[in-house]
Amino acid sequence: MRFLLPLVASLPWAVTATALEFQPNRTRPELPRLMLYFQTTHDAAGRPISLLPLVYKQHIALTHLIVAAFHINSNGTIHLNDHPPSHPRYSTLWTEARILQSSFTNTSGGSGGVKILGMLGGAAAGSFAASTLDAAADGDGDDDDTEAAGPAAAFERSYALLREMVRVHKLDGVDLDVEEPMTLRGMVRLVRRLRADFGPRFVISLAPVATALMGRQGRRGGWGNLSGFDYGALERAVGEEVAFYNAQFYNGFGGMGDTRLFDAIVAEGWEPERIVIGQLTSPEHGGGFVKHGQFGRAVKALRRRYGEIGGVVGWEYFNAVPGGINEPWKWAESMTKILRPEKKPILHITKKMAERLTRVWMVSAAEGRGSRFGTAERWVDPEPNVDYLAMVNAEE
Ligand SMILES: *C1O[C@H](CO)[C@@H](O)[C@H](O)[C@H]1NC(C)=O
Ligand SMILES: *[C@@H]1O[C@H](CO)[C@@H](O)[C@H](O)[C@H]1NC(C)=O
Ligand SMILES: *[C@@H]1O[C@H](CO)[C@@H](O)[C@H](O)[C@H]1NC(C)=O
Ligand SMILES: *[C@@H]1O[C@H](CO)[C@@H](O)[C@H](O)[C@H]1NC(C)=O
Repeated sequence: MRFLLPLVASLPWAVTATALEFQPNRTRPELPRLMLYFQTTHDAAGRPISLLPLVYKQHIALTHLIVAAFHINSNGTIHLNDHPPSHPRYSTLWTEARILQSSFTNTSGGSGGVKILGMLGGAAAGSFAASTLDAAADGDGDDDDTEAAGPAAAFERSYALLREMVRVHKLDGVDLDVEEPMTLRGMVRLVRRLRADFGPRFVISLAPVATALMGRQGRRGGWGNLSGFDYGALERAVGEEVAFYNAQFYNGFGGMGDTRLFDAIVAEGWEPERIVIGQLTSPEHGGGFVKHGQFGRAVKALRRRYGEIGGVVGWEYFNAVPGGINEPWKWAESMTKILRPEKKPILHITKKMAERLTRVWMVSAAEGRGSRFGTAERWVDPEPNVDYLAMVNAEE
């Protein structure tokens, strides 16, 4: 891959974490997971940002890519950021997502491609509200329920948008990031419904702030918990359906400068391999960025103590350090060294695929202007900066 943009200066926290000698877990090849959120889909010039370096570079072992953020609106629409998920601006995203799913790691019993999840919710509230997925069930005492417009209908209509989106875009799972008050009953219903509709292999994860996993009995009285419900109670109700928790260890909800918060969460009874450590990929995203060398030391200590941990998930891809916007995949290289050094993805790109990707890229770029996430103030037709033909490495 060639990038035609001038390189930004390397940033000072570009610490390589070599010398951390870990063996991959052969009984469960997905562990420890290496995951990234992908929210900013276009750069400031409106060019779609390619995900393929994450599987094309031979020293990255990504396990999950989480497309963010989906929102369910009370007017009966679903959005990926500011647009419908099937908007042409996302053509590159969805075409590349299929390729990520078809790449695989070369370690025995490999995890069979990068799993593509969709993150629902996040900082913009509304998806888990009483008018959407947290609508009360009918027959619970509400007088004004009617067949067509009652709370149960609001849930069904909202859930149908989510289900349809998962099917259309062939997602392997969903990540539920509840940052607004939701009832426990509402979340249990949603988890059970997803399991019933998508079967046992579908990945359901939640994304609490790390401190929400403290104090299962609510000892802390709601401190550091944005979701409204108690995660310990959720775990007791539907824990076996939840693959892992993407715990946000940043922005004042606990850090990874050392192992203390992770240790405290394990002491509460959570299984270490179901706790995925959420990290900022750049100090530009908020408070609590931890340099990679320091993070690597904490991870090493945790794996020595617990045998295995759930992994790491980075928020977010497009400007991750040390590479920044021109080489954001370098974050994943650094994390691969820390977490999964022996696992390599294998990607097959044929000439036909490369030609299709090039065409699709032009569509996404033509539609790329005018988003909050990558706004072009003054529009210029973007120059392609991804050379798909250079990636061809397989016959038709
Ligand atoms: C999270 O909030 C819920 C609802 O207020 C509460 O029951 C629970 O104890 C809280 N958990 C923590 C760790 O603060
Ligand atoms: C539905 O609500 C969303 C979010 O408020 C808004 O962006 C969208 O334009 C609305 N769509 C319709 C058809 O009203
Ligand atoms: C996977 O690839 C890496 C790098 O090419 C190699 O070191 C490792 O031995 C391979 N593992 C297997 C199981 O083939
Ligand atoms: C692999 O994971 C299991 C738990 O799933 C753990 O008990 C074991 O110690 C791990 N092995 C290695 C080599 O990390």
